[in-house]
Amino acid sequence: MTAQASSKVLLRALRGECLTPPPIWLMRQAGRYLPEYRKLRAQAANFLEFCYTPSLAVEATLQPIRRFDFDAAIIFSDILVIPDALGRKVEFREGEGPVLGPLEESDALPELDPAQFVRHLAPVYQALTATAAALPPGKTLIGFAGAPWTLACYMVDGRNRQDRFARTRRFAANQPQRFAALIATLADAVILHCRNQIDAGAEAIQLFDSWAEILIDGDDSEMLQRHSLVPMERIAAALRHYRPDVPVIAFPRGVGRHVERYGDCGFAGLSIDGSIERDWAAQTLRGKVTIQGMLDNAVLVEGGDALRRETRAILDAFAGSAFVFNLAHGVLPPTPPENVAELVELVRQGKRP
Ligand code: 1CP
Repeated sequence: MTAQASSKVLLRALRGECLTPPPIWLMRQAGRYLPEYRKLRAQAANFLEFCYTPSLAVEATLQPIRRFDFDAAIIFSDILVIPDALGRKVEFREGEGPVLGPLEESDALPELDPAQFVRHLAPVYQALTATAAALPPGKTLIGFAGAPWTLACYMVDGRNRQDRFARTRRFAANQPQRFAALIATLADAVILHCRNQIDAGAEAIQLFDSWAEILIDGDDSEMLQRHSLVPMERIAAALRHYRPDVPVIAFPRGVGRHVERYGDCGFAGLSIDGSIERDWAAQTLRGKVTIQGMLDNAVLVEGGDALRRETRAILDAFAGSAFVFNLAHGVLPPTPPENVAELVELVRQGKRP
């Protein structure tokens, strides 16, 4: 660990330090709510080309840092570059979101060819290296990947039809062994992608299990254990073995109190959302893992008194915890940028020790 890296506030918080004010960055801090992003986005023919053009990806990554002085930059990319690099058809349609060629139960499972995979994702690694060189001192560069379950949801269903990825759940129920093999291949791909991001300059990694919640069936969390917790624990262990100084943050969205089990899986940080009560989280997770979260993204759109009240309540609830200020889920496109600027100011009103 270099002296410079150890003084970065995000890395300090992820090593368990309780900082006042806490570091702040936001999921989806780059994106359509920023006019400068919309202008940049117009330079690429489609979203994947945008992600795979290092000069554009670097600029999109740096825009929110320049405007808001966040403590961390997250590399501009998408979780769906993994299915793309595994040879699945991936398209981002304007106004529709991602659409993939669906993986049918009778199809051959994708295989990971490491050399080909890494060659395909080389522009992401180039963007990380160039961003690391351009980032102001004190700012941490975060790499990321989708967790295997969430990637499988998009790969099997092809798109988010708002039916809780019914085809993926059916595949897992009908063909448990083949589905387990798919999850295992995706975990290998995630490990490889994260290792390469670390080699290229990522100083922390976040794993997005955005659809973990649909693995919970009433009180039954066996599927959550099998398809989210176990593979994520394996990824965390592999990355810890590879680079013990690079913290990994898990974001198992919507899992409520089951989040406690992710606190024992070797993650440095846990990103939590509105399915979890603030005070319960502070009491249960304090001392075990750094908590990240958990402002409602709709409150950031609303701004005003609601934003001030909620921000204060979150800062108070986690005042005695190792904590990173973030949202419960990504910045929404209608968010006024001035509300984001006000949020950063509200969080920073305290003094650093
Ligand atoms: O041009 C555009 O504005 C397209 C919107 C967009 C953006 C800005 C997409 C399409 N992806 C991204 C970038 C992105 N995606 C980042 C990096 C930027 C940043 O955080 O600042 C990250 C971390 C992601 C991660 C991502 N992509 C997730 C996990 C986080 C989450 O929101 O739960 C998921 C589920 C995706 C898939 C995806 N990509 C894009 C969309 C609209 C979606 C969601 C589709 C759906 O509703 O299911």
